[in-house]
Amino acid sequence: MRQVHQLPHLGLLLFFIISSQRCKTSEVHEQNQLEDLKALLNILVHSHYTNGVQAASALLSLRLVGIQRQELQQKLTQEVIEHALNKVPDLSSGQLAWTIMALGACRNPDEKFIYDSHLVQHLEEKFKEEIRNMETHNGNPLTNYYQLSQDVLALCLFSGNYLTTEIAHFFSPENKNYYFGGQFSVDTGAMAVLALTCVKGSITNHQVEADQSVMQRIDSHIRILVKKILSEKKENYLLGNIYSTGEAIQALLVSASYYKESEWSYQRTLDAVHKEISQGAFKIPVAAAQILPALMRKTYLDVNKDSPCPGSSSNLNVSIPESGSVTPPPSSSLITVHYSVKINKTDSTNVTVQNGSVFLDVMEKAQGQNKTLYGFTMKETSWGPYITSVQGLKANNNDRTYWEILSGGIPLRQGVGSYVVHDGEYLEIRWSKY
Ligand code: B12
Repeated sequence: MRQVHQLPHLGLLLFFIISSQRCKTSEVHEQNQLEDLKALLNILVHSHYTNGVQAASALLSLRLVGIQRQELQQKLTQEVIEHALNKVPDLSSGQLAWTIMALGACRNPDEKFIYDSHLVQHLEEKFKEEIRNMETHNGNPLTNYYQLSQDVLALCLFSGNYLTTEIAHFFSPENKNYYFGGQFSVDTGAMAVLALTCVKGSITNHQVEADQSVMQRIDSHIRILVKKILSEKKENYLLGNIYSTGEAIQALLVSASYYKESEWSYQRTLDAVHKEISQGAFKIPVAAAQILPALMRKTYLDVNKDSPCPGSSSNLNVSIPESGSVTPPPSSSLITVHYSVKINKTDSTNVTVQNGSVFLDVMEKAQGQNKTLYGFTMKETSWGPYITSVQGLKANNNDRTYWEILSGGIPLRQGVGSYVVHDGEYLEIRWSKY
């Protein structure tokens, strides 16, 4: 009998123990997540920005999440403006779109530069050039659909001109430009969802006498693209891969009415991303910049030029530690890898490099051995060095050709400047079509 009376007390005690345990667990969890955010900010704050797109991506993200660091923002703004000044003709359409987004993000004095330099009109022109190229080159844009989506997003947010009928036509989910080698590109689809959502919203907001069929088509494109993004949800809850997940989260945040709650959990994907942050997946500043807004539930659609920048988020109002030296000391041990260049035939060699070397070091070593077989060119981009030609054969967007990098026959998810090679590995650079 006594035991029966004691049961509720025992239950209560257990409840307290479990919930206090849970509180502790969730406190630790939150603390870890805060540390991850600080790690990302550390990368953004302490990186050396070698190109304007990198600086624009960082500035845009910092402004979106409300990091008010005067000196840093000034430095980044200066770099973005310097890059844009007199160089507008050389910028690709997406690079110009991101320049506008970064400078104009949430009402700030830099937006004057956008209007004084007529950047929006230049972007309208570049967007038209992309479309003209598609019309004359078998549907292939000058750049890619990720950038066309950046263009539409910036034009939509900064009152540029575009034809909604053209958007409805070109952004149809069946368009081949959403796919690389037959595989749906989650990054590209996500950027398109953001752009199309903005276009849809601006039609509704301005109550333009829009052709209902255009509205319906845009609506249907968003629905199908969202479905495709969700179908790329992996077992570990990432969307596509770790580097597309930030943009995919943004797309799903702005399109919640297009899927059921049971189809996607923000929290689960967020946890998966945090796991990858702690494993060092975001060392490149542009990677950190692309993931940061999603972690703070912000999207590129929040770049509303008529509202002020959000105040510094209380959670993030913590001092960001000076970056400790994370570069491992150079190792003197040597490793040997197998390196091939594949066009129609395959040329192979063994290359010995220092332990800790990246793919690019291997390519340079091989080039030193035989310039005819292994000579290559590259260009600096926001993600690092991008290989443009090998054996004099140049990648070309009009033909959808590129140099693909692989290890053991599997495409790498990092570039030649970041991927650290291993002893005995089979590395390959292959002439491919996307
Ligand atoms: C379009 C695109 C491509 C196109 C580029 C040609 C074209 N038509 O534009 C194709 C399909 C050929 C391609 C190839 C590759 N890509 Co790619 N690509 C993209 C995408 C969707 C958009 C890039 C873009 O235009 N950005 C906007 C503009 C304004 O910025 P930008 O710096 O001027 O853009 C240029 C560079 O990004 C460059 N580029 C494209 N991909 C890559 C990859 C690397 C590593 C580098 C250094 C540069 C680079 O091409 C852009 C146009 O010139 C991004 C997605 C993303 N989230 O960023 C992935 C992305 C950048 N690519 C990626 C990868 C891994 C590759 C490959 C290494 C794949 C492989 N195994 O071969 C190769 C590059 C190999 C090489 N030759 O050096 C990863 C990079 C991840 C990382 N941590 O480094 C991303 C993030 C996709 C992903 N979610 O995994 N890509």
